[in-house]
Amino acid sequence: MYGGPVSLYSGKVRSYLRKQGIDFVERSPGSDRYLKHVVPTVGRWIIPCVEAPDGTIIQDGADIIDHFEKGEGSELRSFSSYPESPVLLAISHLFELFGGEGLLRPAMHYRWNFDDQNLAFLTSEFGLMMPAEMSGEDADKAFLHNSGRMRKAAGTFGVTSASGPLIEESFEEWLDLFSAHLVDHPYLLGGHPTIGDFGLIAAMWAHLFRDPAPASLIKKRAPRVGRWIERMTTNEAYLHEYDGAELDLSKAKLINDANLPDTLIAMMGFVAEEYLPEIRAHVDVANEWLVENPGIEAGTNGLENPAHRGLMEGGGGFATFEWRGQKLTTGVLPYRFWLMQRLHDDVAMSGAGTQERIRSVFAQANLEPMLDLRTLRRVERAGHLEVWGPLED
Ligand SMILES: N[C@@H](CCC(=O)N[C@@H](CS)C(=O)NCC(=O)O)C(=O)O
Repeated sequence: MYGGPVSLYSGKVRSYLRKQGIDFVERSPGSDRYLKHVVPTVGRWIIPCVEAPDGTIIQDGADIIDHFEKGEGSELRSFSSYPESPVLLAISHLFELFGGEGLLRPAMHYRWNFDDQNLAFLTSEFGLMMPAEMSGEDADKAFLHNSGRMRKAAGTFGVTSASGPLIEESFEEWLDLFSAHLVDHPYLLGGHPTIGDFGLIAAMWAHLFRDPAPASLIKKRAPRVGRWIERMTTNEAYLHEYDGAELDLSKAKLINDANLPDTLIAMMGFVAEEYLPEIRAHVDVANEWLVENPGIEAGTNGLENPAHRGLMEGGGGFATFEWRGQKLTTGVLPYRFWLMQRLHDDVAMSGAGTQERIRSVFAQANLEPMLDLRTLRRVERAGHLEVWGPLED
Protein backbone atom coordinates (compact mmCIF):
# COMPACT_ATOMS: atom_id res chain seq x y z
CA MET A 1 0.00 0.00 0.00
CA TYR A 2 1.23 3.46 -0.89
CA GLY A 3 -0.15 5.90 1.65
CA GLY A 4 0.69 8.20 4.49
CA PRO A 5 -0.16 8.37 8.19
CA VAL A 6 -1.46 11.90 7.62
CA SER A 7 -3.78 10.97 4.74
CA LEU A 8 -7.51 10.60 5.31
CA TYR A 9 -8.24 8.02 2.61
CA SER A 10 -5.13 5.98 3.42
CA GLY A 11 -6.63 5.49 6.88
CA LYS A 12 -9.71 3.81 5.42
CA VAL A 13 -7.66 1.22 3.53
CA ARG A 14 -5.10 0.65 6.29
CA SER A 15 -7.89 0.02 8.80
CA TYR A 16 -9.56 -2.39 6.38
CA LEU A 17 -6.36 -4.38 5.78
CA ARG A 18 -5.60 -4.58 9.49
CA LYS A 19 -9.10 -5.61 10.59
CA GLN A 20 -9.24 -8.24 7.85
CA GLY A 21 -5.82 -9.59 8.83
CA ILE A 22 -4.43 -9.03 5.33
CA ASP A 23 -0.65 -8.87 5.28
CA PHE A 24 0.69 -5.70 3.69
CA VAL A 25 3.54 -3.21 3.73
CA GLU A 26 2.98 0.52 3.64
CA ARG A 27 5.37 2.61 1.53
CA SER A 28 5.64 6.35 1.19
CA PRO A 29 4.37 8.12 -1.91
CA GLY A 30 7.82 9.71 -1.81
CA SER A 31 9.32 6.33 -2.77
CA ASP A 32 10.83 5.79 -6.21
CA ARG A 33 8.43 2.99 -7.05
CA TYR A 34 5.44 5.23 -6.37
CA LEU A 35 6.75 8.22 -8.28
CA LYS A 36 8.18 6.35 -11.28
CA HIS A 37 5.70 3.50 -11.65
CA VAL A 38 2.47 4.09 -9.73
CA VAL A 39 1.85 7.75 -10.67
CA PRO A 40 2.27 7.15 -14.43
CA THR A 41 0.00 4.09 -14.20
CA VAL A 42 -2.75 5.83 -12.25
CA GLY A 43 -2.42 9.14 -14.15
CA ARG A 44 -2.15 11.39 -11.11
CA TRP A 45 -0.49 11.73 -7.71
CA ILE A 46 -3.10 10.28 -5.39
CA ILE A 47 -3.07 8.00 -2.35
CA PRO A 48 -3.96 5.37 -1.29
CA CYS A 49 -2.87 2.96 -4.02
CA VAL A 50 -2.37 -0.76 -3.56
CA GLU A 51 -0.02 -2.84 -5.65
CA ALA A 52 -1.07 -6.50 -5.59
CA PRO A 53 1.55 -9.28 -5.76
CA ASP A 54 0.78 -9.76 -9.48
CA GLY A 55 1.54 -6.09 -10.15
CA THR A 56 -2.06 -4.88 -10.47
CA ILE A 57 -2.38 -1.34 -9.17
CA ILE A 58 -5.64 -0.28 -7.60
CA GLN A 59 -6.49 3.29 -6.65
CA ASP A 60 -9.42 4.44 -4.58
CA GLY A 61 -10.37 3.29 -1.12
CA ALA A 62 -13.66 1.68 -2.17
CA ASP A 63 -12.12 -0.09 -5.18
CA ILE A 64 -9.27 -1.41 -3.04
CA ILE A 65 -11.73 -2.75 -0.48
CA ASP A 66 -13.78 -4.36 -3.25
CA HIS A 67 -10.68 -6.05 -4.64
CA PHE A 68 -10.54 -7.94 -1.33
CA GLU A 69 -14.31 -8.19 -0.78
CA LYS A 70 -15.42 -9.35 -4.23
CA GLY A 71 -12.37 -9.62 -6.48
CA GLU A 72 -9.05 -11.40 -6.84
CA GLY A 73 -8.00 -10.78 -3.24
CA SER A 74 -11.11 -12.20 -1.62
CA GLU A 75 -9.48 -15.37 -0.31
CA LEU A 76 -7.30 -13.18 1.89
CA ARG A 77 -10.03 -11.53 3.95
CA SER A 78 -11.54 -12.90 7.16
CA PHE A 79 -15.14 -11.67 6.99
CA SER A 80 -17.51 -9.84 4.65
CA SER A 81 -17.59 -6.08 5.18
CA TYR A 82 -20.95 -5.85 3.40
CA PRO A 83 -23.82 -6.90 5.68
CA GLU A 84 -26.13 -9.61 4.33
CA SER A 85 -29.21 -7.82 5.58
CA PRO A 86 -30.25 -5.27 2.92
CA VAL A 87 -31.37 -2.84 5.65
CA LEU A 88 -27.99 -2.96 7.38
CA LEU A 89 -26.24 -2.82 4.01
CA ALA A 90 -28.06 0.42 3.13
CA ILE A 91 -27.14 1.95 6.51
CA SER A 92 -23.55 0.80 6.08
CA HIS A 93 -23.30 2.48 2.64
CA LEU A 94 -24.77 5.65 4.12
CA PHE A 95 -21.99 5.85 6.69
CA GLU A 96 -19.32 5.01 4.12
CA LEU A 97 -20.43 8.11 2.21
CA PHE A 98 -20.81 10.26 5.30
CA GLY A 99 -17.51 9.23 6.91
CA GLY A 100 -15.38 9.77 3.83
CA GLU A 101 -17.15 12.83 2.48
CA GLY A 102 -19.61 14.32 4.98
CA LEU A 103 -17.11 14.61 7.82
CA LEU A 104 -14.57 16.53 5.73
CA ARG A 105 -15.70 19.83 7.20
CA PRO A 106 -14.64 19.05 10.79
CA ALA A 107 -11.60 17.12 9.49
CA MET A 108 -10.33 20.16 7.57
CA HIS A 109 -11.29 22.68 10.26
CA TYR A 110 -9.54 20.86 13.08
CA ARG A 111 -6.48 20.21 10.90
CA TRP A 112 -5.90 23.71 9.51
CA ASN A 113 -7.34 26.14 12.05
CA PHE A 114 -5.38 25.10 15.16
CA ASP A 115 -1.82 25.98 14.16
CA ASP A 116 -0.43 26.42 17.70
CA GLN A 117 -1.34 22.86 18.51
CA ASN A 118 -0.98 21.17 15.12
CA LEU A 119 1.63 22.87 12.99
CA ALA A 120 4.87 21.29 14.29
CA PHE A 121 3.25 17.86 14.10
CA LEU A 122 1.92 18.42 10.58
CA THR A 123 5.25 19.76 9.29
CA SER A 124 7.02 16.61 10.47
CA GLU A 125 4.29 14.25 9.24
CA PHE A 126 3.97 15.74 5.77
CA GLY A 127 7.75 15.37 5.49
CA LEU A 128 7.21 11.59 5.46
CA MET A 129 5.54 11.83 2.07
CA MET A 130 8.37 13.71 0.34
CA PRO A 131 10.99 11.94 -1.78
CA ALA A 132 13.66 10.44 0.50
CA GLU A 133 16.49 12.43 -1.12
CA MET A 134 14.84 15.79 -0.39
CA SER A 135 16.61 17.83 2.28
CA GLY A 136 14.76 18.71 5.49
CA GLU A 137 14.76 22.36 4.51
CA ASP A 138 13.25 21.66 1.08
CA ALA A 139 10.68 19.35 2.64
CA ASP A 140 9.59 22.16 5.01
CA LYS A 141 9.30 24.53 2.03
CA ALA A 142 7.26 22.00 0.09
CA PHE A 143 5.01 21.60 3.13
CA LEU A 144 4.43 25.36 3.29
CA HIS A 145 3.47 25.37 -0.38
CA ASN A 146 1.21 22.30 -0.14
CA SER A 147 -0.39 23.41 3.10
CA GLY A 148 -1.39 26.69 1.43
CA ARG A 149 -3.20 24.64 -1.20
CA MET A 150 -4.83 22.45 1.43
CA ARG A 151 -5.97 25.43 3.54
CA LYS A 152 -7.62 26.77 0.40
CA ALA A 153 -9.19 23.37 -0.19
CA ALA A 154 -10.66 23.54 3.35
CA GLY A 155 -12.67 26.56 2.12
CA THR A 156 -14.16 24.49 -0.69
CA PHE A 157 -15.49 22.09 1.95
CA GLY A 158 -17.29 24.95 3.73
CA VAL A 159 -14.69 25.78 6.38
CA THR A 160 -14.80 29.57 6.93
CA SER A 161 -14.33 31.88 9.89
CA ALA A 162 -18.13 32.16 10.10
CA SER A 163 -18.74 28.41 10.01
CA GLY A 164 -15.90 27.46 12.41
CA PRO A 165 -17.83 27.74 15.71
CA LEU A 166 -20.79 25.84 14.27
CA ILE A 167 -18.50 23.12 12.90
CA GLU A 168 -17.22 22.63 16.43
CA GLU A 169 -20.71 22.55 17.90
CA SER A 170 -21.85 20.05 15.33
CA PHE A 171 -18.77 17.84 15.72
CA GLU A 172 -19.30 17.72 19.49
CA GLU A 173 -22.90 16.64 18.89
CA TRP A 174 -21.61 13.90 16.56
CA LEU A 175 -19.16 12.69 19.19
CA ASP A 176 -21.92 12.51 21.81
CA LEU A 177 -24.23 10.54 19.50
CA PHE A 178 -21.52 8.12 18.42
CA SER A 179 -20.35 7.64 21.99
CA ALA A 180 -23.90 6.84 23.17
CA HIS A 181 -24.19 4.21 20.41
CA LEU A 182 -20.89 2.57 21.31
CA VAL A 183 -22.05 1.86 24.88
CA ASP A 184 -23.68 -1.35 23.60
CA HIS A 185 -21.95 -1.96 20.27
CA PRO A 186 -18.23 -2.25 19.56
CA TYR A 187 -18.78 -1.28 15.90
CA LEU A 188 -21.41 0.71 14.04
CA LEU A 189 -23.57 -2.32 13.25
CA GLY A 190 -22.57 -4.72 16.00
CA GLY A 191 -19.84 -7.31 16.44
CA HIS A 192 -17.57 -6.58 13.48
CA PRO A 193 -16.77 -3.59 11.32
CA THR A 194 -18.56 -3.08 8.02
CA ILE A 195 -18.05 -0.72 5.12
CA GLY A 196 -19.71 2.04 7.18
CA ASP A 197 -17.02 1.80 9.88
CA PHE A 198 -14.32 1.89 7.17
CA GLY A 199 -15.88 5.06 5.77
CA LEU A 200 -16.08 6.66 9.19
CA ILE A 201 -12.50 5.87 10.12
CA ALA A 202 -11.35 7.89 7.10
CA ALA A 203 -12.12 11.27 8.66
CA MET A 204 -11.95 10.04 12.26
CA TRP A 205 -8.35 8.77 12.07
CA ALA A 206 -5.68 10.83 10.30
CA HIS A 207 -7.22 14.23 10.88
CA LEU A 208 -9.48 13.88 13.87
CA PHE A 209 -7.56 11.45 16.08
CA ARG A 210 -3.93 11.90 15.07
CA ASP A 211 -3.78 15.67 14.81
CA PRO A 212 -3.18 17.05 18.32
CA ALA A 213 -6.09 19.52 18.62
CA PRO A 214 -9.06 17.26 17.84
CA ALA A 215 -7.34 14.23 19.47
CA SER A 216 -7.41 16.07 22.74
CA LEU A 217 -11.08 16.97 22.24
CA ILE A 218 -12.04 13.34 21.52
CA LYS A 219 -10.08 12.06 24.51
CA LYS A 220 -11.72 14.55 26.84
CA ARG A 221 -15.25 14.50 25.49
CA ALA A 222 -15.74 11.05 23.98
CA PRO A 223 -13.09 8.55 25.12
CA ARG A 224 -15.30 5.70 23.97
CA VAL A 225 -15.15 7.04 20.40
CA GLY A 226 -11.37 7.22 20.86
CA ARG A 227 -11.36 3.52 21.74
CA TRP A 228 -13.48 2.68 18.65
CA ILE A 229 -10.84 4.51 16.62
CA GLU A 230 -8.08 2.50 18.29
CA ARG A 231 -10.08 -0.70 17.76
CA MET A 232 -10.44 0.16 14.08
CA THR A 233 -6.72 0.63 13.66
CA THR A 234 -5.40 -2.58 15.16
CA ASN A 235 -5.81 -6.23 14.21
CA GLU A 236 -6.41 -7.11 17.87
CA ALA A 237 -9.97 -7.52 19.14
CA TYR A 238 -9.53 -4.65 21.65
CA LEU A 239 -12.88 -5.23 23.30
CA HIS A 240 -12.20 -4.60 27.00
CA GLU A 241 -15.53 -2.90 27.64
CA TYR A 242 -17.70 -5.44 25.81
CA ASP A 243 -17.76 -8.37 28.15
CA GLY A 244 -18.53 -11.63 26.35
CA ALA A 245 -18.18 -10.14 22.86
CA GLU A 246 -16.97 -12.53 20.15
CA LEU A 247 -13.24 -12.02 19.70
CA ASP A 248 -13.06 -13.71 16.31
CA LEU A 249 -14.40 -11.17 13.82
CA SER A 250 -15.19 -13.89 11.29
CA LYS A 251 -17.72 -15.32 13.79
CA ALA A 252 -19.03 -12.07 15.22
CA LYS A 253 -22.68 -11.17 14.56
CA LEU A 254 -24.25 -7.91 13.46
CA ILE A 255 -27.32 -6.36 15.10
CA ASN A 256 -30.84 -7.56 14.27
CA ASP A 257 -32.25 -5.40 11.48
CA ALA A 258 -35.77 -5.79 12.85
CA ASN A 259 -34.80 -4.03 16.05
CA LEU A 260 -32.47 -1.16 15.22
CA PRO A 261 -31.08 0.70 18.23
CA ASP A 262 -32.42 4.23 18.77
CA THR A 263 -28.82 5.38 19.06
CA LEU A 264 -28.20 4.30 15.45
CA ILE A 265 -31.30 6.09 14.17
CA ALA A 266 -30.10 9.18 16.06
CA MET A 267 -26.72 8.98 14.26
CA MET A 268 -28.57 8.69 10.96
CA GLY A 269 -30.64 11.73 11.94
CA PHE A 270 -27.39 13.60 12.41
CA VAL A 271 -26.37 12.68 8.85
CA ALA A 272 -29.72 14.05 7.63
CA GLU A 273 -29.11 17.38 9.29
CA GLU A 274 -25.42 17.64 8.55
CA TYR A 275 -25.13 16.24 5.03
CA LEU A 276 -28.47 15.76 3.23
CA PRO A 277 -28.89 19.45 2.22
CA GLU A 278 -25.33 19.46 0.88
CA ILE A 279 -25.50 16.32 -1.25
CA ARG A 280 -28.94 17.34 -2.52
CA ALA A 281 -27.58 20.75 -3.62
CA HIS A 282 -24.62 19.01 -5.27
CA VAL A 283 -26.93 16.75 -7.27
CA ASP A 284 -28.96 19.81 -8.39
CA VAL A 285 -25.85 21.69 -9.57
CA ALA A 286 -24.50 18.62 -11.37
CA ASN A 287 -27.84 18.08 -13.11
CA GLU A 288 -27.99 21.68 -14.31
CA TRP A 289 -24.47 21.30 -15.65
CA LEU A 290 -25.27 18.00 -17.36
CA VAL A 291 -28.29 19.61 -19.05
CA GLU A 292 -26.10 22.48 -20.27
CA ASN A 293 -23.42 20.09 -21.50
CA PRO A 294 -25.22 17.30 -23.34
CA GLY A 295 -22.24 16.57 -25.58
CA ILE A 296 -19.96 15.08 -22.91
CA GLU A 297 -18.62 11.84 -24.26
CA ALA A 298 -19.46 8.79 -22.14
CA GLY A 299 -16.41 7.46 -20.31
CA THR A 300 -14.91 10.95 -19.82
CA ASN A 301 -15.47 13.71 -17.26
CA GLY A 302 -15.86 16.23 -20.07
CA LEU A 303 -12.95 18.34 -18.81
CA GLU A 304 -9.67 19.39 -20.38
CA ASN A 305 -7.76 17.80 -17.54
CA PRO A 306 -9.08 14.24 -17.09
CA ALA A 307 -7.42 14.06 -13.65
CA HIS A 308 -9.48 17.01 -12.33
CA ARG A 309 -11.80 15.82 -9.59
CA GLY A 310 -14.35 18.67 -9.33
CA LEU A 311 -17.47 18.91 -11.49
CA MET A 312 -15.83 21.57 -13.68
CA GLU A 313 -12.55 23.39 -14.07
CA GLY A 314 -11.81 27.06 -13.71
CA GLY A 315 -13.54 27.94 -10.45
CA GLY A 316 -17.08 26.70 -11.27
CA GLY A 317 -18.95 23.74 -9.85
CA PHE A 318 -19.98 25.03 -6.44
CA ALA A 319 -23.28 24.50 -4.66
CA THR A 320 -24.88 26.71 -2.03
CA PHE A 321 -27.18 25.29 0.62
CA GLU A 322 -28.56 26.00 4.08
CA TRP A 323 -26.61 24.39 6.89
CA ARG A 324 -27.55 24.92 10.53
CA GLY A 325 -29.00 28.36 9.71
CA GLN A 326 -25.98 29.50 7.64
CA LYS A 327 -25.48 29.57 3.90
CA LEU A 328 -22.53 27.39 2.92
CA THR A 329 -20.94 26.98 -0.50
CA THR A 330 -18.96 23.82 -1.27
CA GLY A 331 -17.29 22.19 -4.27
CA VAL A 332 -19.20 19.49 -6.15
CA LEU A 333 -17.28 16.21 -6.43
CA PRO A 334 -18.73 13.49 -8.70
CA TYR A 335 -16.96 10.87 -6.54
CA ARG A 336 -19.65 11.44 -3.93
CA PHE A 337 -22.37 10.55 -6.43
CA TRP A 338 -20.52 7.36 -7.23
CA LEU A 339 -20.48 6.38 -3.54
CA MET A 340 -24.17 7.26 -3.21
CA GLN A 341 -24.96 5.09 -6.27
CA ARG A 342 -23.51 2.12 -4.40
CA LEU A 343 -26.26 2.66 -1.81
CA HIS A 344 -28.95 3.12 -4.49
CA ASP A 345 -27.81 0.08 -6.48
CA ASP A 346 -27.88 -2.22 -3.48
CA VAL A 347 -31.29 -0.96 -2.40
CA ALA A 348 -32.57 -1.60 -5.95
CA MET A 349 -31.38 -5.23 -5.73
CA SER A 350 -33.79 -6.06 -2.92
CA GLY A 351 -37.46 -6.96 -3.19
CA ALA A 352 -40.30 -4.44 -2.94
CA GLY A 353 -41.10 -5.27 0.69
CA THR A 354 -37.48 -4.88 1.76
CA GLN A 355 -37.19 -1.60 -0.13
CA GLU A 356 -40.24 -0.36 1.80
CA ARG A 357 -38.57 -1.36 5.06
CA ILE A 358 -35.36 0.50 4.10
CA ARG A 359 -37.48 3.54 3.21
CA SER A 360 -39.23 3.49 6.55
CA VAL A 361 -35.91 3.23 8.43
CA PHE A 362 -34.44 6.13 6.43
CA ALA A 363 -37.68 8.09 6.92
CA GLN A 364 -37.44 7.67 10.71
CA ALA A 365 -34.12 9.51 10.48
CA ASN A 366 -35.39 12.16 7.98
CA LEU A 367 -33.13 10.62 5.37
CA GLU A 368 -35.67 9.20 2.93
CA PRO A 369 -34.97 11.87 0.25
CA MET A 370 -31.43 10.55 -0.08
CA LEU A 371 -32.82 7.33 -1.56
CA ASP A 372 -34.22 9.32 -4.50
CA LEU A 373 -31.34 11.66 -5.35
CA ARG A 374 -30.08 10.84 -8.85
CA THR A 375 -27.72 12.54 -11.27
CA LEU A 376 -28.99 12.55 -14.87
CA ARG A 377 -26.00 10.46 -15.89
CA ARG A 378 -24.41 7.85 -13.70
CA VAL A 379 -20.88 8.29 -12.46
CA GLU A 380 -18.61 5.41 -13.39
CA ARG A 381 -15.00 4.66 -12.60
CA ALA A 382 -12.68 3.94 -15.51
CA GLY A 383 -8.91 4.13 -15.71
CA HIS A 384 -8.70 5.16 -12.02
CA LEU A 385 -10.89 8.22 -12.67
CA GLU A 386 -14.51 9.23 -12.16
CA VAL A 387 -16.25 9.64 -15.51
CA TRP A 388 -19.82 10.16 -16.74
CA GLY A 389 -21.75 7.15 -17.95
CA PRO A 390 -23.84 7.08 -21.13
CA LEU A 391 -26.73 9.51 -21.62
CA GLU A 392 -29.91 7.74 -20.62
CA ASP A 393 -33.13 8.14 -22.63
N1 LIG B 1 -11.51 8.81 -3.85
C1 LIG B 1 -10.14 8.67 -3.46
C2 LIG B 1 -9.65 9.94 -2.79
C3 LIG B 1 -8.20 9.90 -2.44
C4 LIG B 1 -7.63 11.25 -2.03
O1 LIG B 1 -8.28 12.30 -2.17
N2 LIG B 1 -6.40 11.22 -1.48
C5 LIG B 1 -5.73 12.44 -1.10
C6 LIG B 1 -4.90 12.20 0.15
S1 LIG B 1 -5.90 11.73 1.52
C7 LIG B 1 -4.75 12.81 -2.19
O2 LIG B 1 -4.01 11.97 -2.67
N3 LIG B 1 -4.74 14.06 -2.62
C8 LIG B 1 -3.82 14.51 -3.60
C9 LIG B 1 -4.26 15.76 -4.28
O3 LIG B 1 -5.43 16.12 -4.15
O4 LIG B 1 -3.43 16.34 -4.95
C10 LIG B 1 -10.00 7.47 -2.53
O5 LIG B 1 -10.95 7.17 -1.78
O6 LIG B 1 -8.95 6.81 -2.57
